[in-house]
Amino acid sequence: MTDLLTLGETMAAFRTTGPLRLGGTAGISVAGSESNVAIGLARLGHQAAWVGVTGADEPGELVRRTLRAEGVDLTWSRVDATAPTGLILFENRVADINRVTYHRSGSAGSRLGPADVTRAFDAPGPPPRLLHVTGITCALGVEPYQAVVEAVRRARAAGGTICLDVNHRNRLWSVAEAAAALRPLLPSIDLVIASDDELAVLTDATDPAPALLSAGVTEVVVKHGAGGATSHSANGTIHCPARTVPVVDTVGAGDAFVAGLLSGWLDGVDAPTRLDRAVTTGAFAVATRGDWEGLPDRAELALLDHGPGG
Ligand code: CKP
Ligand code: MG
Repeated sequence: MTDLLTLGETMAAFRTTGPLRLGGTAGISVAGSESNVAIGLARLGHQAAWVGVTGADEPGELVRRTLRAEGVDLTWSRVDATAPTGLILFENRVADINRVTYHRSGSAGSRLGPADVTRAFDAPGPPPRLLHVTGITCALGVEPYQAVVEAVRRARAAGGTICLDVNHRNRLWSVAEAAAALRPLLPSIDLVIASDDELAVLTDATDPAPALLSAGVTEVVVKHGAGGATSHSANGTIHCPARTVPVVDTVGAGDAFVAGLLSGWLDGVDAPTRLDRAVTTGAFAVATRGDWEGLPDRAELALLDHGPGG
């Protein structure tokens, strides 16, 4: 049974330790918000499936091999031989500040469409317990946006829980474009995750969380970076401070946070425990270079409480 189904674009990622224009060596890995979440859940023992499209090229093989190795189900992903796998370049500039460059326009990943989602939902067996969608997939074009719309519609009809991470990327679209695409989805969304500066994408209200709850969202989880995170629901507001770890690389921290939160949801733990797991998985991500490489497995979750010998 699929615990989590998610859809999006995953790219080959090149990471330099300094300015790209100076040349030198780069580490090669993969990156994509939705597959980062899938990896995070798979490491915690959940069944996670990623729906996406890669090119028939070596970067695409790297993406597929990596996701398979991490235990992510690729049954409903596919290869499109007529477009290249997207690339993302991370240049480490100052401390944890990275410059990100995308080469994803016209990529295979942006060929994702509603038919991909239909295949996943038409498969025999119970529907996924959770659907996770992000603003990034919606920003990739009309077809990927329609894929998200279809996934939300099918998950809703099947009684699944739906999570939306705003994940605003101003290099892909404007706040106004994101608002026009994401706000109509809200009546079908159970769980909204956003950093505090992303809430304006979803509502014009001066107090966004209550406004989103009245729009039908069950829980609104707001990330405050080093300030921790807050959950708002009909049961009230809960705050969880961030865990103090050395900050090496913040890219992927949001996805790690989502993975922890959704893992807690799948385990049926209460809201404070979910939030604690989310800030814990987020801390693992910021303390390690790479988007998902440092994500914990089950046994490691307690490391930050007790240390390696605890
Ligand atoms: O919000 P996060 O820093 O957790 O997201 C990072 C990911 O998908 C990264 O893997 C990158 O490929 C992306 O967001 C993106 O498309 O920007
Ligand atoms: Mg994010």
